[in-house]
Formats: sequence, C-alpha cells, structure tokens
Amino acid sequence: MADLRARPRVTRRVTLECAGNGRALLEPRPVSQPWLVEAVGTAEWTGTPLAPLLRAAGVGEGAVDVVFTGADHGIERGVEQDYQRALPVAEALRDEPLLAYEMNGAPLLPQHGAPLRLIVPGWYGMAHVKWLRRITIVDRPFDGFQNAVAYRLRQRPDEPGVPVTRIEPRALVRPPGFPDFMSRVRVLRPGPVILDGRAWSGHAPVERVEVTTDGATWAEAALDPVGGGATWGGAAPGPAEGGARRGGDALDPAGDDFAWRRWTFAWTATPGRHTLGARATDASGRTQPDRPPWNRGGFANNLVQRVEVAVTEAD
Ligand SMILES: Nc1nc2c(c(=O)[nH]1)N[C@H]1C(S)=C(S)[C@@H](COP(=O)(O)O)O[C@H]1N2
Ligand SMILES: [Mo]
Repeated sequence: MADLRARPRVTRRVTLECAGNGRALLEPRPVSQPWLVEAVGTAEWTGTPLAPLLRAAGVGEGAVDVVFTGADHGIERGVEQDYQRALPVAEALRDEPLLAYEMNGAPLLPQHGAPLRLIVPGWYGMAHVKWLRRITIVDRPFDGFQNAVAYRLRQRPDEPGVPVTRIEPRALVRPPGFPDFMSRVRVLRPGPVILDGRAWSGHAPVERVEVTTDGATWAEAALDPVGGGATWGGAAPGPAEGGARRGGDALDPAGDDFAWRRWTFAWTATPGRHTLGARATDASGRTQPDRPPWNRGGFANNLVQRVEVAVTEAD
C-alpha cells in the first residue's frame, strides 16, 4: 500500500450503478437482489491510475484480459470461487480506471473495498472489484464465473449471451413532496415547483433529459453544468454555489466525465394525480426504453422511471 500511495494520485467523481438496478421491476422477475432504482450512487474516488502500473509491470504482446481478484471467497450456483472479474486489456489500459484507496476524501471503508478497490468509470458495478488481492494479465479470454456465467445478457439458459459492460443511460426524478406511507405516492401542494433529479450514462456524456408530468408527453429539462457539487444527494447546491465539494483533493481535469449530472424542470402542479418521469439521452444516441429490456439475469434495466404524485386541492 505504501508503494501504491507513493505513485501519482488522482481524484475522480464516478457514478457506480449495480447492473441489477431495476431488476425488481421486470416481469417475470429474475431471482436475485430485488433492486428497484436505488442501487446507484456517486462518490469521489482517490487513488492511482491503473494503466501506468500495468505498463510498468509489463504488458506482453499476447495480453488479452486483465483479471482482478478480490479477497472474498464463496459459492455461487454451486461453484466455489474467489470474486474475480476480468477487463479486456484495451479497457484496462484506458486513462480512466484507477486503484482507489480513498472515497469522498476519507480512507476507503471496509464495505466499499478497503484497503484497495478497482474503479472502472463508465462500467456497471460488477467490474469495480473490491478488497483487491491480485492483478493478473492473461493471454486468453478469462473464463471465470463472473465473466463467463454470471454477468451476461441472455434470453434462454443455453445461449452464451452478451457480456454486461458499460452503464446504459438513465435519469431519476427526485421524488417531490412527501410520501403516503403505504402506497408510496408522493403528496404535494398545488403551485410552481422545481422538479429535479440526476442523469448518467457510461457510454457517453448525457446530452439531453426530457421530463413528463402526464406519463405521455415530453418536455426538455435543463442540465446543470458538469460538476457543480451535485454528488451527495439531498438539496443539491445550485450553480451559484459552485463546487460544494467535501473531498480533500481537486478533481482531475477529466474527473467528472463519468459522474451523474443534475437536471431541473419548472412545473406548475395542479390538483389531481400525475405521473412524473425523466428520460436521458447520451451523446452516442442511446436513450431509455418505455418497455423493460428483459433478460434472465435482470441486468441493465434502464426503463423510464415513473413517480406517482397526488397534488392536493389549494388550501
Ligand atoms: N470483491 C468483490 N468486489 C465487488 C463485488 C463482490 O461481490 N466482491 N460486487 C460488485 C458489485 S456487483 C457491485 S454493484 C459493487 C458495489 O460496490 P459498493 O459496495 O461500493 O456499493 O461492487 C462490486 N465489487
Ligand atoms: Mo452489483
């Protein structure tokens, strides 16, 4: 660890989303962690870039995959294993991946992978191997469980499927008002309200967020400038307050490229029931579907979110 800390140090704000986020909204429902839309967050990660370390170790001509091994060991679907995930060598040698030992300006916590974890900006959570113990460059495609069996998009059990890689675009609405305990419907008063939320994609920067307040027609939302301190949830500081960052280090020049962005939309709430939603489109043209993209593992379901609200009569 002392050698790693002595290497160049960078800080990047990265949105990390579990590939299973949205799984519990699928029908039939795949049996695994029943995430709705909550399995996502953004943090500032500080560590040392991976690529220079790999180059220093020597990447041979025939290098194909880079395998990251965590310290956790268990059984999944009958297979005893260490948690291991491989990245294609070209991905591992990009500028973005880092070996992180700090999170939000504090030492990395045990539950987030202390003492050292891999951060692969833009990729779904399974790639960000925690509790790193070993990094191995291999000269053939890695066939470990988490790459070859678990994280694949399949319609049928007997097909090889497509590997799960980068995060599909998604926008979330910060539920306005306050909740009704049992139904979870959000209750708010009539009148003008600023709706807001977050939008992200692991493929390319988010270019556009559209909002619906009737569940059917769409209008353009405003995107906050990149950065701006919208990392820790709650009431995000507006652009005027600028970077209300808590971390110790300045962000890297490209340190915001894979972090979510805040969006806002001015709405006048009228009495009655409304269905709110937001839809992100990124610079690669990818956007969010209205029908859930079903697969056996329940991965990458970036279905447009629906938030039911009940606006009260004027007081
Ligand atoms: N060693 C190890 N790393 C791991 C995992 C794991 O089970 N073991 N789970 C992965 C998955 S599926 C996700 S979504 C993220 C979650 O990161 P967090 O616990 O910091 O939120 O860790 C990833 N890294
Ligand atoms: Mo995950």
